[in-house]
Amino acid sequence: RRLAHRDVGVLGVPFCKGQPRPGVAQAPQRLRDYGMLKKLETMGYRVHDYGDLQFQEFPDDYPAWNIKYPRSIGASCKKISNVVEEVTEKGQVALTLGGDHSLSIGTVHGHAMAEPNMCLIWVDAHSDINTPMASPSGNIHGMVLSFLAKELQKYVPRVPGMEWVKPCLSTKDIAFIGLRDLDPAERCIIEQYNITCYTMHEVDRMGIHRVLEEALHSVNPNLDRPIHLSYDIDSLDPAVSPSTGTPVPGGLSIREGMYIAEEIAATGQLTGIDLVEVNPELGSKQDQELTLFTACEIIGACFGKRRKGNVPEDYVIPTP
Ligand code: 5AB
Ligand code: MN
Ligand code: MN
Ligand code: MN
Repeated sequence: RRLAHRDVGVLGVPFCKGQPRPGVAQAPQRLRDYGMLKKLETMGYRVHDYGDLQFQEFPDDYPAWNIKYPRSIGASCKKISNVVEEVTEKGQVALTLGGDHSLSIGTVHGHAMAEPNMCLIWVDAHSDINTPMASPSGNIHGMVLSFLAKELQKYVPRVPGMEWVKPCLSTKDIAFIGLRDLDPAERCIIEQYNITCYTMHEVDRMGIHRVLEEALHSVNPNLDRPIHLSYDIDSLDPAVSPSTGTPVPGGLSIREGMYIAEEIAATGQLTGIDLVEVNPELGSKQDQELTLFTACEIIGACFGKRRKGNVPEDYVIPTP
């Protein structure tokens, strides 16, 4: 189906247990306060704000293997999946404001339940495809895709809290952009399963224009599949998004970051978006403002705001 979505369903996920820095849970509220949703309304969208998700507490959520907080994250992602599935089925673009990247187990899952033909574009400094046994940190925000990719299930144990997850993606449905910090297992998986991957090395070599052309061609050659865009703010260079938990130098410029969002928006197939890993408690006041600004620019571009300008449908040039 050709999509001309004017409705956005917003879900805040004030969640931080997928990594060790609590401030990331404040991002949904800070992004709202900064005016992100008002901006979408000004652009002509009907914004349906489902508020911040409430989570169940698990007092004895001890690690399984080295996986931290599996029950809390599992139960939260199950809720997130159900909300995103419902929102998508209503014909709204599901915009999820994180929170750390572990929430994408839920958003990608929910989107895939509503749109089984979906493909995934993962914009990140990291590939977040560590298997539980290979993860050097035990933080679930670095393992998201191992739970979702069908081909990787032989490496994934039965994790308490994650039993409900149906691996709903194939490795050929994933495209990475912006990577520059990969663990050995991650590099190995990307090569063995031939996952579409444009690291910063390729961005430097080919330019962002060709990267987008090829990335879209490989997961969505006829531009007829719904797209889930999972945007980790740490994909951008710390110069423009300093307030994030795992910054890595040498990232995307704000121009490259906006180009990615503009090109994916222009496909008309973008039906699910995650904005994750903004941590408005890290860095100076100025760092925090800059990171919120960058995040809002990226989301604006995801919803069709173009640097070449936009003309509203009913616009007429004023006459004297
Ligand atoms: B993020 C690392 N690969 O697994 C790991 O920020 C970092 O969601 C993961 O991309 C970073 O802990 C996860 C070392
Ligand atoms: Mn990252
Ligand atoms: Mn990430
Ligand atoms: Mn991070």
